Amino acid sequence: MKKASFALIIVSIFALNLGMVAPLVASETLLAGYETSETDLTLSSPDSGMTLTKVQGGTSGAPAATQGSYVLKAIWTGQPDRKVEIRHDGLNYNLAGFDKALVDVFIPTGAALFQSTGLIGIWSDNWVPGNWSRGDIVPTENNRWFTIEMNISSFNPGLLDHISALVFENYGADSGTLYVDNIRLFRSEPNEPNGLIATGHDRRIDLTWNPVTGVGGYNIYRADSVAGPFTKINTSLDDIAVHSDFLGTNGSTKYYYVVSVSGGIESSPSEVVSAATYAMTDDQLLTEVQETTFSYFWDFAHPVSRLSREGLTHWSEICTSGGTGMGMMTIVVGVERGFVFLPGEHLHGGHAHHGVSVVEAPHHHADRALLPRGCEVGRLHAVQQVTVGRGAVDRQVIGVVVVSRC
Ligand SMILES: [Ca+2]
Repeated sequence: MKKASFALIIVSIFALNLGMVAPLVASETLLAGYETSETDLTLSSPDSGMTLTKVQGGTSGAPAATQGSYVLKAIWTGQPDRKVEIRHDGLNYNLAGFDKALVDVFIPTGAALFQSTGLIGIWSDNWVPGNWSRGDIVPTENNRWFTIEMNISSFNPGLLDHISALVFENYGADSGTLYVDNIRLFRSEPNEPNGLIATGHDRRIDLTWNPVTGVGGYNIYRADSVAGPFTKINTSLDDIAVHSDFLGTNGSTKYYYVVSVSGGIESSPSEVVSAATYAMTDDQLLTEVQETTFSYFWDFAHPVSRLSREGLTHWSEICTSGGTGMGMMTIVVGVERGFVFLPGEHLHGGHAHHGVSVVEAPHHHADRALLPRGCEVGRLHAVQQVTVGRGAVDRQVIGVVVVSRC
C-alpha cells in the first residue's frame, strides 16, 4: 500500500498553478435615482414645511443629475430642531449582502451648510443591531455633489428589507435647500478562493480549496486547455470547498478555476489548476477509498469542535457522536498512510493534498508522534481556537487526543 500512496502523490504534484485573469463584475445596484419613471418611489416627510419634488437636473438652479436626468429637491423652512427626514416608508428593498448604501447630496450656493456636528444617515425601524447608520461625511462646500457612504454590513441580513428614511441632522439653519440623487447599494467583491488543488482519479477529478468565510458558495469552471474557454460545471452553488468532477473517461486532462459568490456577485477567479484522470490499480483504488473516507471526517469536520458532521444535507452545525468515533479511527489510518502530517514533522517535498498535507516519505509512526504530542494537556485550549481544517493540522491532532483522553 505504500507504493500506491506514492503514486497518488505524484499525480497530485502535477496539479499546476498556471494563473489567469478574468473580468470583474459590477458591484453597485441603483436603489433610487429619482427619475420620473420611478413610479414605485413615494416620498413623504413628517416635517411640516418641507417639500420634496423631482426636478430636471441642470434647470432652474438644480445641479446636473449624477444618475439619469432628474434629482430630488428638498426645501424646508422653520425647522428649529434642524433635523429633517426624507421618508421612504412602505417600500421594500433587499439590502442583504450589501456592504453600504451611497447617496449623492448637493447644497446649492446660498444655502447653509451643516453645523460641525451635522450628519447624514439612513435608518430603518427594524435593523438589528441598532437601527441606523451614520454616513461618513457631510457636504462641506456649496455647489458641488458629495457622495455619502453609510455602512450597512453589520446589520442582520434577514432584517435588511427596507429603508425608513434619509436623515439630515444638525443642519446649519432652520431653513434650507438640498438636492439628492442616486441612492445606491454597494457590494464589495468577495475574496477569491485560494489553495485550489486538482487531483486525478479513475474517471474523475477532485477539487479542493481553502474555504472563504462569509460567502454564499462557489462556482467551478472547467476547460480543455489553460487558455479556455472555461464553462461553469455546477448547476447550483457549491456550499463546501470540495467538488468531484466525474468525467467518465481516463487519460483526460482538464483545467479548473473556482470563484466564491456572495449575493450573486462572483469573486475574481482562483488560480487555474489541472489534473488528468487515469486507470487505477486495485491498490490505488483502495488507497483512494481510504483517503476519501478520511477526507470526509477531516476536511468536513466542524471548524470549531472538529466533531464529525451529521451529513452533507443536514444543518452544518449538527454533529454526530457516533460518526465522530468513526472519524477518529480514520484519522489514525490517515496518519499511518501519510494523508496528514504531524506537528513538527519534517516534510520531504510534502504538499497540500485533499486539504491535508501529504508526506512524501511516510517515515513517521503514529505511536511515536501522535500520542506523545496529543497528551500535552496544556494545549487543550487550542481546540477552542481551530478555525479551518486546512492549515490547522497541529490543532486538529490535538483535538483528537483531547477526545481520546490519553
Ligand atoms: Ca437621478
